[in-house]
Amino acid sequence: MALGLAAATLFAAAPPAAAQITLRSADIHPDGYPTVEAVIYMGKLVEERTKGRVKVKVFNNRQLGEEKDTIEQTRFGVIDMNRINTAPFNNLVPATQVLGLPFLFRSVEHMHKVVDGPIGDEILKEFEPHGLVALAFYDSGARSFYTTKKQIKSLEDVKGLKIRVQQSDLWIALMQAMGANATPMPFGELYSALQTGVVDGAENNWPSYESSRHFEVSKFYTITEHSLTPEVLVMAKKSFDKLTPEDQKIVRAAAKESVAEMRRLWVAREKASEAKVREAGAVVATVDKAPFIAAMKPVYDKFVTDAKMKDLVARIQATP
Ligand code: BDP
Repeated sequence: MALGLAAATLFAAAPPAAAQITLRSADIHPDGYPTVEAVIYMGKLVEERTKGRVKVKVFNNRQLGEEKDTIEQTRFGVIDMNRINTAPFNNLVPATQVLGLPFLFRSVEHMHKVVDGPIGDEILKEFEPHGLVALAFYDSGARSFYTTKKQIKSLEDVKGLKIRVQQSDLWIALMQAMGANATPMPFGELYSALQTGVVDGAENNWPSYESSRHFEVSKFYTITEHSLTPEVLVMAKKSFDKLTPEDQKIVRAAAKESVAEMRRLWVAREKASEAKVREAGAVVATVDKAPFIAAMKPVYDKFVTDAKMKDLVARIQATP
């Protein structure tokens, strides 16, 4: 009792220790993947600049769950940060759909100009009413098809195939417009779905095709490059609001600064992953993209309907 009192007096007399916060950040990707490395890099900047008040710890490899589930937990502040593709946000934050629209971006440079500029910032702000502070966009390269049994060589070949898509209405419509039977499913279930024939194929960039080892069970890769939909790094608004205004600024700036590092890693990883899958026996084909582009009109007709979406698309198209 006496000891307890003495300790209480001692603590009361000591100056308040600076609160330490460790932000838990989710990612489905394995160690070394550019998104994982970029958030670690961002965390180092944050830790240095806050003098250890704020740290970031990345829980990658799907440790905190599949993307759809971690989105919910981030909205509630159970997870502090999340690096995720924009597609699983499409239904919640409709403005993100514009970034996934097929063949909208003319090149990676074009996409960078858009997400690095005012349009990108506008879309990041759209997350706030949903309990999320979106900090930055990361690259995700171009998505292309891969199939288990037969190589896609033309749009005709896509007809009737069961193709896995991300859990997004836009992506379901996109795949249906290509003539496929769209099958939404979490990324973590896809390897066995390909292996057991639940689906005939999927689509993704080189690094994800490689790191997930999908190439082992789906060796025909066809370069359609139908979407450049980027990744996004978000923070729980609940967690963000706990930081001092100074630390909030540090977090925002560090996230933006990690983009250049991410892109540097991404370019290298795309090349390395492509080389690795080719070496492992992936059969790679190209297609005439024109019929694929033409087939996308219903997607635009369905998703680019309100004034806001029309304006976003027009401004993206007008971005040089
Ligand atoms: C990868 C994204 C990842 C997505 C995955 C998918 O980096 O966030 O979950 O695609 O297709 O390119 O689900």
